[in-house]
Amino acid sequence: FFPQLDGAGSQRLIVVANRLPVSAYKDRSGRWQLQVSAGGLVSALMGVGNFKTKWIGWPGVYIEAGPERDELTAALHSEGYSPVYLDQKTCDLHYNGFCNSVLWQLFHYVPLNIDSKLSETRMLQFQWGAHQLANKIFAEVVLQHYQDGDIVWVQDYHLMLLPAILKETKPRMKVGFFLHTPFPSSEIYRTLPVREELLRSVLKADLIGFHTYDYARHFVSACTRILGLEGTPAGVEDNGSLTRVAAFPIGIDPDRFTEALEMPEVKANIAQLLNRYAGRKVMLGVDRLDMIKGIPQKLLAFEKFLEEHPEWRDKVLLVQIAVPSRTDVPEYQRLRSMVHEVVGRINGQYGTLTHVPIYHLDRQLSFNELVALYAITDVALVTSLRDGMNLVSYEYVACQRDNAGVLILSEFAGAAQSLGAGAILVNPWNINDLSQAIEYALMMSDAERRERHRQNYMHVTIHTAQTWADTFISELNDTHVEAELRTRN
Ligand code: ADQ
Repeated sequence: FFPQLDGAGSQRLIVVANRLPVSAYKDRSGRWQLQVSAGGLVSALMGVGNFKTKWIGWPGVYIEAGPERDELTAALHSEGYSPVYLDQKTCDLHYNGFCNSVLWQLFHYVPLNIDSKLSETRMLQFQWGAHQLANKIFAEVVLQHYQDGDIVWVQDYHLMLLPAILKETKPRMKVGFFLHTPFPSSEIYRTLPVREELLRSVLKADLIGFHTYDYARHFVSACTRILGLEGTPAGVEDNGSLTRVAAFPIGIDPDRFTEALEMPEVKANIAQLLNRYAGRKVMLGVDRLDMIKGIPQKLLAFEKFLEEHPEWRDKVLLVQIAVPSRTDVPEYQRLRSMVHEVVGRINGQYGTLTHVPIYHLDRQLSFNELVALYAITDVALVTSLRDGMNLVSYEYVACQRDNAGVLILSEFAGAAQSLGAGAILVNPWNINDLSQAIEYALMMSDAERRERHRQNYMHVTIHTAQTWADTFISELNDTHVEAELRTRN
């Protein structure tokens, strides 16, 4: 699936992420199979090709040491992946607990749970302990594979403790850290009980990257206000030693999408969808089922639009793909029920015997199905309440090369800073505003549509995943050389 360590390329790159980009499962004959998982990080790193890359991460299964696990390890190694095995309890407390119920929420501006019963405070301590342990186990696997000169690129909020552990053992290791979520205002971040430990560890990396300048600025202010360090335009300074902090906006591999548009299977899919939806405008939402994606807000705005515009009721439909994620976390289970309820209500109210206003799918689509859907869509709706970047908006723009569809984009997605010129920017909390944006998008003149799309398409094709990784890694190499020179002097 991905370029491997012994493939083409020059420099060895170790990408460490909480999850491997594949999930392992057993087929009927009892053999291990690997399936690529949906998600922004995976999509972006699929577009990176210039390095000899090894991935290190959890393979998505709990499995005791023994012959079965050895088989899985061999299957993963043959594809360039090195698994980190965690037991179920540690993984649950670390991943579902500390990462997804605490950090993910807080980084997207959802405050810590105010229902602070004693039991929950204790739970946070258990989660933190498991989180520390999980990061230690990750570090052990990295150290097993590390060779002098390798670049180690640590991904995302699950592994913020990793830079400190790695540098403690190998002070000269080249370590980069990239955060895929927003980094919130320091006023939000400082509520975290373990705020100092995480900052101090991330600061051990040579280079820290964020999607936008705002996130980088928030991080630097957190370091100055919480740790009392000095923020400079280049980063954070601690006793004369500088950690570089900068913005590296991520992108996609646009060719992967434009080339797919030419494939016979995708063309057949497109023809079939166009036929099925003939005479109607198609709007589309593609999201992981997550509260940050603003799916209920999107549905409520569509409901309002249908209520206020009876003339559109049988002329427009919304396809909402919401692939379930983190299904073990109760908040995600509640969100799923809420989305089902609202979809049911709208379809009951505005559907007819021949037309359903919302097609809602709860599952992952294949790449070819997704590309075909992007291609036939007239208006894409990205209504995130907060989002590090949001690659769905990029993918949609790439697939609209010929049709120049309209993108409605939340101002709270990092992508608003790069696609703001061409998209209609909205505040997803304002259902009225969002409903009016839908009307504006559906009625937009051809000339305006094409001009808006031209600007976005240019951005998506120039700022790719490859340029993102190249820029980050070249800056990491430079930063590391400067640091080495400073140490020698
Ligand atoms: P995500 O929160 O996963 O990523 P996003 O950037 O939109 O969000 O990426 C989602 C990816 O999953 C896209 O590549 C999309 O094609 C794929 N996907 C979603 N639903 C799918 C479905 N039903 N079937 C198939 N594929 C589907 C995190 C951050 C983002 C940040 C990325 C990258 O939350 O803000 O942009 O990392 O840094």
